[in-house]
Amino acid sequence: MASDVNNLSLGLEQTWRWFGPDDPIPLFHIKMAGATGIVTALHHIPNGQVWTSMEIKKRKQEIEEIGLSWSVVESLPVHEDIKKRTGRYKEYIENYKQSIRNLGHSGIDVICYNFMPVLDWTRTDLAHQLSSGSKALRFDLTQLSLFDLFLLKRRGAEENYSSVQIEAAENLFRTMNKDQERVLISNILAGLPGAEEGYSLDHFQSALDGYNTISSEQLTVNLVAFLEEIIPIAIESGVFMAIHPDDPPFPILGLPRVVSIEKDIKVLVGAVDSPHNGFCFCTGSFGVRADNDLLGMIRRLGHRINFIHLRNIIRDEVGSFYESDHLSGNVDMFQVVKTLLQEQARRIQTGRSDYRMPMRPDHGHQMLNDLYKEVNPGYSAIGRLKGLAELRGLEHGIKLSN
Ligand code: DNO
Repeated sequence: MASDVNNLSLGLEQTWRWFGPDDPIPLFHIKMAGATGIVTALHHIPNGQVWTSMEIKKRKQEIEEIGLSWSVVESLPVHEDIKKRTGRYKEYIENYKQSIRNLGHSGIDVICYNFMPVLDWTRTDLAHQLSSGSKALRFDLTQLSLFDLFLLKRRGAEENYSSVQIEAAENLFRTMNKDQERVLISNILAGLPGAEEGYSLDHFQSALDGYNTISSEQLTVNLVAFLEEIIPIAIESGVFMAIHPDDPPFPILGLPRVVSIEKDIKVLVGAVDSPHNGFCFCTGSFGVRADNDLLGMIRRLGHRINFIHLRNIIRDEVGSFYESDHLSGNVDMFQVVKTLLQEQARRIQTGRSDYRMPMRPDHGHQMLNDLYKEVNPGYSAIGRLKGLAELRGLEHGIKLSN
């Protein structure tokens, strides 16, 4: 085993997100991709309910039978009532704690979650055509504002955009036919893979209204109150929590956002100071903001990174972006992986038990035969296989040249 901080020989644990028995990609294919850890959730259990030990064991066994391990839970969803501290939030927090205990007792020790109001991750285009012929996910701010202003017609939406943005949205709206409108609405509202909520246009406005009186400051207070309750249980249960950043990492649709930049992470990890209270270092989410210094974040906050998503993006200056190849884009993947390996070496050197540092290739392009298949957007097999292989090669090169 490595014994000094310059020895980068171990490597990040290679994992793969699997959506459970309904995922078109079977576990034995994941094994062929060379991942050793599975990232999954009990998607059949309604948000807010306890994940029982029995259900956890069943899923764990299914994974282990193939010779893989259940490395990370993604996500243990946080009920909207908890985020707003309304309705049945106390009961839901108790249930959440019980799920953490049950997971910890079953030997699953990393849990990823998020605190994004109403929507989990958001994209406007799920089949953005690249020059190679592959398809990528894309977030376009003009399309989002068009949706907000002219399809949803959210009250007060104009206040969130400049006159230039409103004009661009209006011009684009004029060119769209009904089918294109329907696709845009469904891309934003139907719920991307892994999101536990999906909405119709009618219900969406009322979900947004639930946050009318919740400022960013208040949402941070609610998040910290949640952490104060759950982190002691995570510590007791040997579980490392990893909050996922906002995706995209800025306010959308008038909603508060509190996990977008380094300062936000500092506040959270400082609020309950324990290695069990950490975050998911998602290069694709944080990387959308040029003011997020990714390498600096690893250097300053690396000791609180409990899970890693490696993905690249190409962004413009207004906030639109698309998902590029894993190794090329605005994220300097070589330096990111190298700095993460240094963090891992530091953990080993200082005797920390959590040096596994699970990472997964986050998303992938739809390509080759996957173009003709029903796939979970961003989670088709071949694009992720390519991403994982490239990242593995990059890591290998870093290790050899070190
Ligand atoms: C998207 C994912 C997110 C993530 C959740 C974590 O691809 O990164 O859906 O799983 O936000 O809670």
